[in-house]
Amino acid sequence: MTEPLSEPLPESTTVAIVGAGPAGLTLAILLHTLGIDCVVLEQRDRSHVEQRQRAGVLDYRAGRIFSDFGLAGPILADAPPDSHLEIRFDGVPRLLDVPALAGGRHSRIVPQQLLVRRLIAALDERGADLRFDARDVAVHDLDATRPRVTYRDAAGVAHEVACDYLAGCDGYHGVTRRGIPEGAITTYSFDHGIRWLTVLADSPPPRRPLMGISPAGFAAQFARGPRASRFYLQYRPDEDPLRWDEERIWSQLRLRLGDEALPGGPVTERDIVAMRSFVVEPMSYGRLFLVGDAAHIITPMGAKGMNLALTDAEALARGLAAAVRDGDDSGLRGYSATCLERTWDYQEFSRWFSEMVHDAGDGSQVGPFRHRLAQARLDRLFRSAPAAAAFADLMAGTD
Ligand code: RFL
Repeated sequence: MTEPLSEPLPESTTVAIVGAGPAGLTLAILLHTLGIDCVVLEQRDRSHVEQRQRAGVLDYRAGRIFSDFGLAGPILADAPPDSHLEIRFDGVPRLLDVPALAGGRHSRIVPQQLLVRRLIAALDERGADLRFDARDVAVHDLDATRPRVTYRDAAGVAHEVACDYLAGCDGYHGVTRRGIPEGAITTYSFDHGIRWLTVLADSPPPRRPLMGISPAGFAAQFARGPRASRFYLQYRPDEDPLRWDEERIWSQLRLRLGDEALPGGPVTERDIVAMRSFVVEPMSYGRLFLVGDAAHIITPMGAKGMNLALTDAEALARGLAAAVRDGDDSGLRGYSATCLERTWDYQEFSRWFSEMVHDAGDGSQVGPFRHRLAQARLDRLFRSAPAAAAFADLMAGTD
């Protein structure tokens, strides 16, 4: 650890935001729009933050935040609407027109790094205070009237920012949640027992989001720009898919997606994704409010992680504006309950979806009974209009 070159430089703001991912940046732009002063402290450098690839879908509910705040132009421009979802069962395609089933509420394809880049550009244009390379961030006096955040900048200079409110937007591994005294929050963790190999490849994107259910295991293909695809392949606990050669990856994808002609291409990235869930209750302590992955993580099924981060940010921005401008703290008092309701709804949805696409194909891990249940769940989606509409409602995002 670098020694401080001087005593901390004392500064003051209304809201100190730790973390410049989707949650922190969205909160910052909404606060800015509402005329509330804030400082964003991010440990990584700007280009790292702008290039981090993860989520790809902005659901209707989260996209509406930017329209409601008059930010559709800079943030949502040219984001193509999401279309049908294709689920291939043993190679046979079945299509769900999700936007039509959701009453015209369509999601948009917005890669996370594009959203982040646009948020940073919009904040820069408005002269917002974004500080990258903030090292050794620590939070203090969370239950006092003026909490503090300390950090060192890239030159090693120590800073101290006093604030009225603190937003912990620093993701699952961040420091803000750890500043809460033990016993003040309850954590719920769950390992779904499902593992994926995720592969990014220079291979033409599918016409629509595609999932394959087969006895060989689950696979999926999503667009990542005009020339690249992200693939997911379930693997068994006794396998080490990071050792699979490219030929095996492509042959497994062709088998599971039921497409002998699926074009291959250079694999540019591969990683392991463990399906885990985590929720903290309540999502606040004193004047600290946890937002996004700092408060909850969810499996990628249903694509809700980034969307939850954004809806949390909106609820907090509105609560903070009412408290700061009108002295009305009811929004802040209700913040945790409001966000947790949606979080648990999505956790349940994501678990339901995961069981359907994994266990309907390969029943060997869960046994014949759960295998048949998962198949019934899948069939119902294509047979029952109310069941399909309920699914599409959650995909579009709930109010
Ligand atoms: P983030 O994105 O983790 O950002 C947290 C930020 O805080 C910074 N930070 C700190 N800064 C200062 N001091 C510290 N001590 C700090 N510690 C951390 C970090 O550098 C970072 O910049 O959390 P946020 O903003 O809450 O956003 C959450 C989303 O990123 C996350 O839910 C999604 O990426 C999850 N996710 C997906 N979500 C979807 O909605 N759809 C998807 O298709 C989807 N796919 C995915 C995903 C997450 C993945 N991984 C690996 C986590 C696919 C993957 C592979």
